[in-house]
Amino acid sequence: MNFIDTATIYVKAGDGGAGHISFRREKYVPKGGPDGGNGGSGGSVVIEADQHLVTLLDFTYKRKYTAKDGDRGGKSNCTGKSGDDVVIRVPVGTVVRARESSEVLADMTVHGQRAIVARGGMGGRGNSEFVTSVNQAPRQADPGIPGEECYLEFELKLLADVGLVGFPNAGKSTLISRISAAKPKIADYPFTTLVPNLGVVRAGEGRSFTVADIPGLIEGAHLGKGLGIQFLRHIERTAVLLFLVDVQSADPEADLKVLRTELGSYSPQLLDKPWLVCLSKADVLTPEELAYVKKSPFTTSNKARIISAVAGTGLPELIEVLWEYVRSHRQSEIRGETGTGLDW
Ligand SMILES: Nc1nc2c(ncn2[C@@H]2O[C@H](COP(=O)(O)OP(=O)(O)OP(=O)(O)O)[C@@H](O)[C@H]2O)c(=O)[nH]1
Ligand SMILES: [Mg+2]
Repeated sequence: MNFIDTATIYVKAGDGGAGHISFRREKYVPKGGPDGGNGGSGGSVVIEADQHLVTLLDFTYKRKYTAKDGDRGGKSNCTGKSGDDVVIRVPVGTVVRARESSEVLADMTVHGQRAIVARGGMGGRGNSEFVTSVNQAPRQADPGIPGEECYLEFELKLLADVGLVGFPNAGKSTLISRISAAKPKIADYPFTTLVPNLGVVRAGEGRSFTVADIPGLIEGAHLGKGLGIQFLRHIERTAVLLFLVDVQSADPEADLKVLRTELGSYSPQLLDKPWLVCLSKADVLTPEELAYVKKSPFTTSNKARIISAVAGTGLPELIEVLWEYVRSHRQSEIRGETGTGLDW
């Protein structure tokens, strides 16, 4: 499946139906009063967050969404039927902006959340509403009010707690496949992952969090090298970043620096996020090499963890640490603070 994370659509709410002009005409009521009913209101355009959706792909096929107009008012004070709303389902994590002003209209963060993005117009008043003491037979009615219309921009920013960042082939997808039920493609060539994968990690009863595995970054990604950096939007809202560096790297410190520089080119705020670093693929090392890496300046100065997704070593401890970051981030969000206050 293609992964589409931005889209522009046009929405138009329904117009209100016009009010009606009519007079009662019944056999034994020769001069009945005005009885023109009000027009029905137009349907609105509503956005709804749906956790079963993971991409904005649908909006490349259908870009125009129109809600139904209200019906005209009728005789005998009949109010016109209201137009039905149109409900547009988007993945959880979609930010909705008005294209013209770039104003954020809605941030769809919770399954089932709804937002009205274009209001249906009110129906016009029928002539029965215009009766006054001096005008008992008004020949006046309101037209319906037009429904709102606008262009909307959707941007999907996956709502993950942990973002995995690393060079291609660092073992990101292997790690997420080991700590969650996600089944991403894994292969020994770079850029295996072309679109983000989300996995849910269960750290214990009532303690679960999500991890985003994103495509590998390379030096110059901010200039468009490799797969570029646009997909970094998916780690903009994570609580913590987990950098993954291959334990066989000739210079892990330089690797980490490149990764962080690319992140900073996308958004300096990414560098303010709490982060930790893991050296991956520890199983390829002999015990002597492992002992050497453990004592290396890189490992000690960065408090790097040494893991093997294949052998499973270091994973329970890693999950525990990640959970601490996530828990602390959630608590500070509840208190309305930023930062986790953790120092690992
Ligand atoms: N020995 C060993 N190999 C690993 C380990 N983790 C990943 N690999 C191998 O490294 C290669 C790349 O793994 P992936 O998980 O696809 O790497 P990735 O970081 O997702 O790569 P991209 O999607 O290209 O960015 C595969 O051949 C994996 O089998 C590990 O812990 N030990
Ligand atoms: Mg991958």
